[in-house]
Amino acid sequence: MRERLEQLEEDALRKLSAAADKDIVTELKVRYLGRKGELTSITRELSKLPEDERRSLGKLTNDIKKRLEEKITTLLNDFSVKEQEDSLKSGILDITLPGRRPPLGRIHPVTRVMGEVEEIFLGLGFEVAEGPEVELDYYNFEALNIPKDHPARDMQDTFYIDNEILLRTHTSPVQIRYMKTCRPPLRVIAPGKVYRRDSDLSHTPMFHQVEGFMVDEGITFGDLKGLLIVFLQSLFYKDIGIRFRPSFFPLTEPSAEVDIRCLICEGKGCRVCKDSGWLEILGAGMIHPEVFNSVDYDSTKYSGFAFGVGIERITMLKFGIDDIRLFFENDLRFLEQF
Ligand code: 2U9
Repeated sequence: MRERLEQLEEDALRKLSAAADKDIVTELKVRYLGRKGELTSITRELSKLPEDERRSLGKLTNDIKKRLEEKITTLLNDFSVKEQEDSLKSGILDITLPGRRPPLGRIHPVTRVMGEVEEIFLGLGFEVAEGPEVELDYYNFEALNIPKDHPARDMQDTFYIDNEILLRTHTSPVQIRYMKTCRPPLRVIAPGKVYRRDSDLSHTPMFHQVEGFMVDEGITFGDLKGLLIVFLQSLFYKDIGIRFRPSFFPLTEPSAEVDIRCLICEGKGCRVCKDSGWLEILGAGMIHPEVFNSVDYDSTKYSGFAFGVGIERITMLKFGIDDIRLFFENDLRFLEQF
């Protein structure tokens, strides 16, 4: 067995020394050291020998293996260096060429504006809360003062999984879940994806919202106005005009829609603002007492406001984009502009 091992080493070293290229060295590596290689099969035979012989021959086998591995590593390394030198000499490899830049990804415009909105509210002391996109009818409608016969629940408006489970149509259920587990004072925003059965130039079946609310003793509509003015001035620019119009939402009473001065014509009238000089930007109001009842808050003690803003809409206004579907087509010619 000893002779066989010594003969194997001699053969292997001789063949390796004569190898003309990398491929031959790799072949020899497999032949001697591979899983079905010659040295490996001898190692297996060793187990059948008596203890003292097994020990000394085992050591010899390991030493041979080590020496062959070292030789192979050195040879492979030498061949690589030589290959590089040859290509330098022949001019195939030009190390003065500038490197190729891997294409870098970038933040999607909707994600970017969502981040900007979150930053503004974090700076105003708000927390960020998240919740499930597949929601119970109870949290999405019932607890928000939207009863069973309300038109917003229609099959045309909502994606239903079954009678009681649906894709959330707004992030308001996050706030219901939050109020059920925490007591006032609360300052929370709920960003995320929402789903409605809607599809045209300005609507997609999935879009992003940030809703927010604040609850404490003595919160007034004045607090809501002040907060939204600070928010809109931070998001657009300092002296942008803002107006509040009376409106209706089942979740809030009183309710308002909030407009900013048209970013395109600055109020003179254009196609984007339909000649009104104003752009509708968000909805808001004082949280309805029925909503407080459903989360067991005393509506004679606490008051609060809530607001909601569509992120695609403000992203379109910020960057002058006229078709919401561009956000979801993943066309690089569009996405690379941001
Ligand atoms: C609770 C109570 C009240 C959130 C509100 C709006 C008005 C609103 C729209 C903006 C554009 C939806 O994405 S959009 O189409 N939202 O007009 N959202 S009040 O009111 C709440 C939320 C949670 C517990």
